[in-house]
This record gives sequence, structure tokens and C-alpha cells, in this order.
Amino acid sequence: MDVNKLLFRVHNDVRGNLVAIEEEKDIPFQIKRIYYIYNVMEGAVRGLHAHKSLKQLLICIHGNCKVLLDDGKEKITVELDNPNLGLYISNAIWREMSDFSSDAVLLVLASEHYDENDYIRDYKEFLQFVKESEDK
Ligand code: T46
Repeated sequence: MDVNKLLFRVHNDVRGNLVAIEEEKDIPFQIKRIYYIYNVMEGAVRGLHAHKSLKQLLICIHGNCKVLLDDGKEKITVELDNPNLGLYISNAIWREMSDFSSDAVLLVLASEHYDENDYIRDYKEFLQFVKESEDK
């Protein structure tokens, strides 16, 4: 599965911590968009889609949450509970974010501008997309 957990260097001194992320160096794409998710209601599940081309990096910079990842063959769940832990997600991966702590802030770095046409929101369509990509 084309996903990767990345541990970023923490610059720690008596004043506190700093984490820096550089495009195409610390993560394998250029950053065209940043968004963040917070104040997620208890029990809410977000995502429930895949992307045709978008690549992203997720970091829970405060609190914690879980991300279920599915490439059409296997499913794994990753817990994001550390501000220096990044989760790289390539395209064609179904994702579901859940179990947000009330203080969770999920920061996302994205390889493309927002484009609703890049979303696959139907699971059967997603499996078809995976199959067609493999057949090419
Ligand atoms: C993803 C996961 C991790 C925008 O207008 N611009 C944006 O850049 C984004 C990301 C969203 N929106 C609007 C579209 C919806 O009206 O914000 C609303 C909520 O978006 P959505 O329901 O897609 O949010 P999530 O949390 O289900 O999914 C988001 C990303 O959309 C998605 O790409 O991989 O976070």
C-alpha cells in the first residue's frame, strides 16, 4: 500500500519544540494547499473517499485521531498521536478518519488545489478505479 509513516525531526531546546517540513525533501510532493480539521464531533467519521491523483500528508498536530486506509486489497489503521508523525497517503487510497479526540487538530498538506472532480466518493467506484489502474 502506497502510504508511509514519516517521523519528522524535532528541534528541541529549552524554549520548546519546532518541526519543519520542506516540500520534495521531507515529503515527496510540492505543497499546493494546506487545510486543517478541528472541533470534530465525538463519533464523527470523515473522509470516506479516495482521490484519483491527489497526494497528501496528514499530521495530527494536537490531540489524536485514527485513519483507516484501504487500497482495495488490504486495510490498515494508523493512529496519529504525535505532532512529529506524518502520514503520507498516495492517490487511489480510500481513507476514513475517526476517533478524533475533542482537542484534535488534523493538519493536511496537499499536492494539488481543491478539485471536487478528483474525489471518488463511492466505494464500488473506487474498487473499479483500482482495477482499471492495474489493467493499464
Ligand atoms: C481528505 C481528507 C483527509 C474546500 O472548500 N476546500 C478544501 O481544500 C477542502 C479539503 C474542503 N473544502 C470543502 C468541501 C466541503 O464542503 O470543505 C467541506 C468539507 O470537506 P470534506 O467533506 O471533503 O472533508 P473531509 O474531512 O471528509 O475530507 C478532507 C479532504 O476533503 C480530503 O481530500 O483526504 O480530509
